Amino acid sequence: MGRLLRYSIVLMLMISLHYILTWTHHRYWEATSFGLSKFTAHFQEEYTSEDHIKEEPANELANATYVMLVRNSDLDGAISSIRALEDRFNSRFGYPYVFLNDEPFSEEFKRRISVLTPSKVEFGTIPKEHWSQPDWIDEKKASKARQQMVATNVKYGGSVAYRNMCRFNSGFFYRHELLQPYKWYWRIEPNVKFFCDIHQDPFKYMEENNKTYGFTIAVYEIPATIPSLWPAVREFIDDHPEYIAEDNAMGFISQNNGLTYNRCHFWSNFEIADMDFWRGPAYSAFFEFLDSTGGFYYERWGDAAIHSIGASLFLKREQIHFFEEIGYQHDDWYHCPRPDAIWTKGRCSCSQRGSFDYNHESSCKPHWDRFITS
Ligand SMILES: Nc1nc2c(ncn2[C@@H]2O[C@H](COP(=O)(O)OP(=O)(O)O)[C@@H](O)[C@H]2O)c(=O)[nH]1
Ligand SMILES: [Mg+2]
Repeated sequence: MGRLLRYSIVLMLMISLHYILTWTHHRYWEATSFGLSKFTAHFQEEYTSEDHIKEEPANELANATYVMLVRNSDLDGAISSIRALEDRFNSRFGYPYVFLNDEPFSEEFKRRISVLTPSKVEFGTIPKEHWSQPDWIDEKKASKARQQMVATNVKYGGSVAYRNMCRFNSGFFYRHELLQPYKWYWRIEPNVKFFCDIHQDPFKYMEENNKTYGFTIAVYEIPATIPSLWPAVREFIDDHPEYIAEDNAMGFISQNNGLTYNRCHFWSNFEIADMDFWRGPAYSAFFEFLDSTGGFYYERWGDAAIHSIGASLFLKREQIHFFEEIGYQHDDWYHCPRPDAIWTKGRCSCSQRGSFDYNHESSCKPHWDRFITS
């Protein structure tokens, strides 16, 4: 009992001393308050700073939606992409989402996606005729081509589903009934990352600056997937000179004014673009012609090259926009904003040094820069 009483008296003395020092010695207070109040004050100051006030979205949204093509089995990857997009941009803007699938979405998929955002979310199934190898394709020839690609280790070389996907993205997604009400779309995929706060509404930027197609990463296409694509493109150009835009971006995709394709394309897993361009007469005729050659199945034409060639031929070069401020990763490659001011304002979580743009032999960004400043 005596010992307990002594401990209590010592403890009370120490507590009293602490309070006396806190009131009388500022430095003591600073050292013992764990900087917590300072941190809170700093946080509040930051949070109400002018920058944040400026971030508030304009009242009016563009006629736009996100679109993600995804399987039920990619639910976790889809959640991760949506979460990042909501955190970095959409929770302040509220654009809707359209999810598309060649099979019906499961209840579990719909429930776990819908809970992530207060925005409107819709789930659509793709009509079979938009997602299947056409009857007139010579299956013998197509399967021989697939086997050959498997033998030479071409990525997705043996997959018919991948070819259906590329054809769907090239010429059908913007015809889906859930996308009919919209003009603008932002394509997202499962498992992509967004590294920076996006302060300015990219859709409004496109609208107000007369842009049609926006990208973040540009790469070279795998040659084995497109042997006959450029000859087909040249045939189309010869037959339809009326569709070729003045001051187009041919210089981005060809170094010799269209004689050969340099294989540069915008990486279409990210796109912010105007669906009315794909729906318009030039691109529609272009897609119909390319599709009629069977190249999606006899070879393995990708939607990235098809979109990029279409945009480069039928748009003026100023209608194509590079989104520097959107830090973005798909698979192993990422774009991180290069200018320090943009990187800092976006509170980007990516390393500028590791950005793909100027650090990789597969990047077409240096070529884009040369072209756009020429
Ligand atoms: N529903 C569905 N989506 C697919 C299928 N294959 C690919 N996708 C989607 O199409 C996009 C591109 O596919 P991905 O496998 O990422 O191809 P990569 O980016 O070229 O390597 C992604 O959004 C995928 O979720 C499929 O068979 N069914
Ligand atoms: Mg992908």
